[in-house]
Order: sequence, then C-alpha cells, then structure tokens
Amino acid sequence: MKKSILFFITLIFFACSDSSDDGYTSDANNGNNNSDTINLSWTRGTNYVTNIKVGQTITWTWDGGNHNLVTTGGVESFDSGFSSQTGFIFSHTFTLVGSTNYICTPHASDMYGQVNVTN
Ligand SMILES: [Cu+2]
Repeated sequence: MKKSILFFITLIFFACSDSSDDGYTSDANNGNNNSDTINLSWTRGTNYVTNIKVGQTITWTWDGGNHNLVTTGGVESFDSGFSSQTGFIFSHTFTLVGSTNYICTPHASDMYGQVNVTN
C-alpha cells in the first residue's frame, strides 16, 4: 500500500514538473518566457536572425561607431535615430506575429538583422 502511494506521488511530481512545454525552441537567440529581453550588440559586422515570441523585447547596445537601426520592411516599423555613443541602447518590444527586417543605414551591407515573431 505504501509503495503504491509513493508511486502515485512520484507520478504526479513528474507530471507537474514538465518544463519542456514552454513553446520555445532552443535557438540561442531565444528567450525563455514572455518577459525576457534579448540583448544584442550593434556595431560593424553584426547580423542577426532572432526568433522570439510575441511580447519579447530586443535590446541593441551600440558598440563603437555612428549607427542607426531602422526597419526596412515587415510587420513592425521602428527607428532608433543615429547615435555615436558607445553603450547607447535602443530596444523594441515586438507585439505582432511575423518577420521584420532592419539595417543600419550607412552600413547596410554588414549591419542588418531579421526578427521572426511567433505566438
Ligand atoms: Cu552602422
């Protein structure tokens, strides 16, 4: 009798502790919950494909040089304006499902990214 009770307690424990169903893939750019912020640096030679969930925020931190960060197409649009200050931060919370592309205007050939947002 005691063994069967222990068995059921163990069963319930494992049924309740399943952490694999949070809906997120293992992509290194992904956050683990809806309040997560994904931190990216923003300087020459930085290109990103970032897969996130609705409600997550991406923060880009300027790391040398004069840059902007502006969308070129997709479901969301934003524009950081220009800054040449190292440590300047621009962040955007994504609220729409779909993809958005962005660049640094003067360095569009090597500073660009895509954000893919899913539910
Ligand atoms: Cu730039």
